[in-house]
Amino acid sequence: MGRPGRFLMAEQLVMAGVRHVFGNPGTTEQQFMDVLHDYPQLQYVLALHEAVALGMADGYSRLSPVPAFVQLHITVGLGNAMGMLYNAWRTRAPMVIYAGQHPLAGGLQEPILSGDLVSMARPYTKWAVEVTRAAEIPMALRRAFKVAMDPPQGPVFLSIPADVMDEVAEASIAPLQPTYSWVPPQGEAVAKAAAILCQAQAPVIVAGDGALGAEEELTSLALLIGAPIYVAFGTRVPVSSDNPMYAGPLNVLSWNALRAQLGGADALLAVGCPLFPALSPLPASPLSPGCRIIHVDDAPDELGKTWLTEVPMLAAPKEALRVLREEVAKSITLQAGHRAQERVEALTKAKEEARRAAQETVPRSSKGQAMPPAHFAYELSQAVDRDSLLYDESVTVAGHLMRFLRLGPGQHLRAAGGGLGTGMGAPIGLKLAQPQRPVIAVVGDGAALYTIQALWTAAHYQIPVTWVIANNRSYRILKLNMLQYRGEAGKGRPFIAMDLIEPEVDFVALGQAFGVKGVRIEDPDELAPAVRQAQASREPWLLEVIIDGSVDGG
Ligand SMILES: Cc1ncc(C[n+]2csc(CCOP(=O)(O)OP(=O)(O)O)c2C)c(N)n1
Repeated sequence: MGRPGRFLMAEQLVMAGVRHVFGNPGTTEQQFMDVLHDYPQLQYVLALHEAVALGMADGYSRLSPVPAFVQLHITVGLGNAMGMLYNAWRTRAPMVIYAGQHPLAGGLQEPILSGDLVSMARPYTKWAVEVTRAAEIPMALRRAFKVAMDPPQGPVFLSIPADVMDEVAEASIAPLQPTYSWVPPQGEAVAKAAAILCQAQAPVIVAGDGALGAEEELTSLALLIGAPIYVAFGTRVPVSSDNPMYAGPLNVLSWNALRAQLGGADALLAVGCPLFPALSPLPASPLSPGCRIIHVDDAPDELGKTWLTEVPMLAAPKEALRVLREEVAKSITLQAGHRAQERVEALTKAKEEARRAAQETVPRSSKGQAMPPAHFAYELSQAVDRDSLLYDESVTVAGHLMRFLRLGPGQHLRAAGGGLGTGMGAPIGLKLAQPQRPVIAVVGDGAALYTIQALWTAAHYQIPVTWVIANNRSYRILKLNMLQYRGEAGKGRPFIAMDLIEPEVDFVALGQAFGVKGVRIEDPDELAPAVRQAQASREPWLLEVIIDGSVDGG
């Protein structure tokens, strides 16, 4: 017996394992909103702006075994979500986005709000399509989830016209069948890569999101060949802060700094990341001529894309690392092994010294002066629950946090797509995906204001996230970049549109307006107790911390 498309849709979603719908509704989705009454398994999580919905989905998708599911309202809802959709696409967040469309019948009249949704979504999704028959809704959904999950993962878009949701049709509902997509490394590539690593005098490893879940394999290879592990700019730090071979994040802001990190390498093993994720085009490769590149990823498009790569290896990173280690262990000479051990000792010692120096040189606040960002990051990192998932959109504080935080692999999540605005929504998604873990977000004041209404969602559904707003009352990074652009000659010139003053934004009052308790902190001694109290609470909290925004020191 046939059923309306909206029922087929809801049943397929339930069957797929969807538990939450992140969205903001409109009349073109009323069929979907109506059918939700009959499917309490699907909890609607209302966002007051589509950027918040996408942000929540982004966070959720990082931890959930099933892609996040998003509902948007036709052309304007999708339009509002575009910036965050771009982020999701850049950072490969698996999500399925559905937007309603006007009925197919009469669509040529171009009613208000109609638009070419599929063309809008196509550049930033893996697959974008309009479903025009109710009978095809379940199949289209199953395919959408499959495409979102297939490596490399990413967002997918479905437009479904209102009359298709009401059309009666027969279709079978079926569970998802995830693709068996584990690609083993090819023997020839492994042999070539192992030979390069065995001969290297100064190998370096760069690990990205694709190396998540492979810390053991990464570390044991790094220890064997004596290579530091840098972490590429990505969404989750794949190694623990205490990993003896972890040398810190790869610099994405300055070619000189990147060159200082990688220029001495004679072999580079990049795992699960693009080469090289940077915020501006690089004037040249940061590697020295002759440095041999091995690149392992499950995204064929990334391999050999820009820089000459001697061994581009399409493979599941974890397995590739395991096999590569075995091969290196078999073929490394005694002498090369000794030299590798010497490098390991030197690296461990340097890491210890750097850590001690970082602790000793934390700038402390002096009475009556705003808290230096490094001091803020230090106090915060001391207080954060070690089990936390920490979402980081703290912009100019992020470097300090990377130095001081002590978290396990995958616990430090970062806003890596480039578009500001995930810091308020994403932690809500994290909490919904893993309710048993404490979730804390550190967000710049500028970044927070793109999606501040996420606080209402947290209050409404009582989702206990702790937000720490790093309030320097400015777009500090833009000022720093401007200083670099202007050079010496431009010193002292005012900055246009980079100060968030007159009036200063009162985040605690904003939190209250949205139903979230908050406290303003200016004294660094008050920070740690406030963080502990907020993290122990069953309610969402907002801690507004006033920090120094000066740029004099560069
Ligand atoms: C959606 C979006 N709009 C504008 C920008 C440009 N932008 C990059 S960083 C930044 C300021 C960030 O300020 P804040 O979050 O307060 O951090 P701070 O630099 O002060 O540490 C802006 C406006 C962007 N990246 N994304």
